[in-house]
Formats: sequence, C-alpha cells, structure tokens
Amino acid sequence: MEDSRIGLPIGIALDRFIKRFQDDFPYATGELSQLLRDIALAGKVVNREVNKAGLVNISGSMGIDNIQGEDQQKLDVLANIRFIRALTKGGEAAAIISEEDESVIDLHNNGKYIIAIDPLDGSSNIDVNVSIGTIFSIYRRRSSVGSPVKEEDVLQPGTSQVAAGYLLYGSSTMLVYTTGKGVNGFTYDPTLGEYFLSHQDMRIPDEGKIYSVNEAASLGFPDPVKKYLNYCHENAHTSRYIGALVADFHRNLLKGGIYMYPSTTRYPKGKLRLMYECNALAFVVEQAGGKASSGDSRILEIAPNNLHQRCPLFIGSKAMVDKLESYF
Ligand code: AHM
Ligand code: MG
Repeated sequence: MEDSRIGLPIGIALDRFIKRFQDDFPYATGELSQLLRDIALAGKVVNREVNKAGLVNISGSMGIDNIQGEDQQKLDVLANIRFIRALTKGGEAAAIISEEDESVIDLHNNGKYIIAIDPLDGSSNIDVNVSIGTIFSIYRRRSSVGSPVKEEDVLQPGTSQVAAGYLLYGSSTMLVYTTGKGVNGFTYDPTLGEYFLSHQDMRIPDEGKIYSVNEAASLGFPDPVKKYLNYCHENAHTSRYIGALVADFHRNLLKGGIYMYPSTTRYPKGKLRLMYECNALAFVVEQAGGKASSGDSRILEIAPNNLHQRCPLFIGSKAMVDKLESYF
C-alpha cells in the first residue's frame, strides 16, 4: 500500500501533521494526539529555559542526588516539573514515571496512557552549552481505566510502546518521534513558536563509520565490546562522543553509526535506564530501519522488573549492531 506520507510538503506544521495521521494510531480517539501535543508544548518551554540557562540562575547543581544517586542539576528538576505539569493537565496520562522521581506518579484520573520520561538527558552538558535532550515513551495502560495504576501498567516491555521519541536541544531544537509508522523529525522555529516537518520518514543508513562510546572506560568493557572496538580501529572508523545520548543518537541516525554504553567497572549493569532512555530510542531506531541490542537481546523485548533498571545499550545502524553482536 502506498504510504500517504509520501509527497507531504516539507514544512507542514506539527499540529497539522499529527491531525492528518491520527487515524493511523492503534486506538484513534485523539488522546494520543493530545499527549504528543502536550509533550511538544512542554518541549518549547524547556527549550526556552535551556536557551537562557546562562543568563538566569538555573544552571548548576541542586546540591542533592536523584534516585540514581546522581547529582541533580537545577534544569533537570525544572524540566521534570514542566513535563509533569503538561502531562497532568490534559487528563490523557494515567501515570508518569520519570528518571527524576523514585516512584510512579499516579494521576488518579481516567487517563488511558502511561508516560515514561527522562526530562533532561545529558545533564552534565547543561552548564557548558552543549546539546541535551528529552526522551519519552508512551504506553497504553493495561488495567481498567479509573482504577489505581498497577505494576503491570508501568512495567511494560518496549514492544508495547504506542509512541516514543525525543526532543533535542541542539544548534536547533528538534522533535523526533514515531507512532510505529516510521519516524519523522520536526524542527522548532522559535520566531513562530512552532515545529515544522523537516526530516520526513527518517531512515538510518544500514552501515556507518561512526562509533560513539566513552572509550576512557574501555578497560572495564566486556571482551566482546573490546574486540568490536579493535575492529573499529582496524577498519577506518571514526569516533564521535558528545556525552548526551540524544545528541549522539541523533547524529548517528542521520549519518550512520553505533552508540554504545556497555557494562563498565563503574556501571556493572550499564548506565542507561531501560524505561526512560533505551526503550524509546530502540523503538525509534527500529522504525528507522536500525537496531538496538543489549549485546545478547533485543532491547524492546527485555521484560522490565524495576522502574529504574539499567541495561547495556548498543544502538544504531543495523549492520554495525549485528557486527557488535557477533562478538557476544
Ligand atoms: P543522565 O541521564 O544522568 O544525563 O545520564 C545519561 C547520559 C547520556 O546522555 C550519555 O550518553 C551518558 O550519560 C554519558 O555518560 P558518561 O559520562 O559515563 O560517558
Ligand atoms: Mg538520562
């Protein structure tokens, strides 16, 4: 069947795009569309805060740790508040789980969706004016609407996502998302306050030359990853590492490449969180023709048992992830 998206004018506004493809959603009632709009709106607000971070007193540390035992930055906290507020108001979200909050935020309403969010990823980059991002996943709740949210609602595998994506606050701000029918990217025009379709039906090159990993930790990498790194060194690959997952992922999505965060001495289970970071990007990359693996399993099929669970992540061009996996 011909994809009706082919031939869309580049520049169509996000709102119009969402409306046009609403009927493609598995449960087309308009609620998922509204959730996407809420996320896009909160993204605008966070974008504004990020842009003026150096001018007002919102960069730097809160002086407290989050649930992961990591230093919370003021903007982390602010972004978390902005997204939770935007998602709470509409009534479509039944519950939110956030990298910044220890437990489930049950909104006690008739919402049908569960949102998993990393409100501000790559936070060590905030103070130095380097790209950061927001990552989100949307699931349909499994228990009946109106009842208290249960574990089965929030601990769903990535295969159950109905939508996922990210905002990248980079040299321009972008929203990239999928509802399971390919991936589209929208660039924010701050003068108009609107996102416009700029990257239609994104496909990741099957092969690439870029590898993105914190190589300083390589002594503690598992042997298969060390071997794959040798392969990269011997085969004229190039290394690019921003240290903000969204930014590294986005570059590799456009150019072809692999992002790796394996288990390390410091993070024996990997650093990234399955529910807030890995699943969303795994859904996006698969929809763009790429692959996401923990080394020996498909990320999307990992059954979560903990909200803040971590897992190794190897994600990007399919042939590169296949090659990496062949060493495991
Ligand atoms: P964060 O959610 O606390 O910002 O941590 C996740 C980030 C990723 O964006 C990035 O790829 C990675 O941590 C960098 O970690 P490292 O500094 O260990 O290389
Ligand atoms: Mg993060």
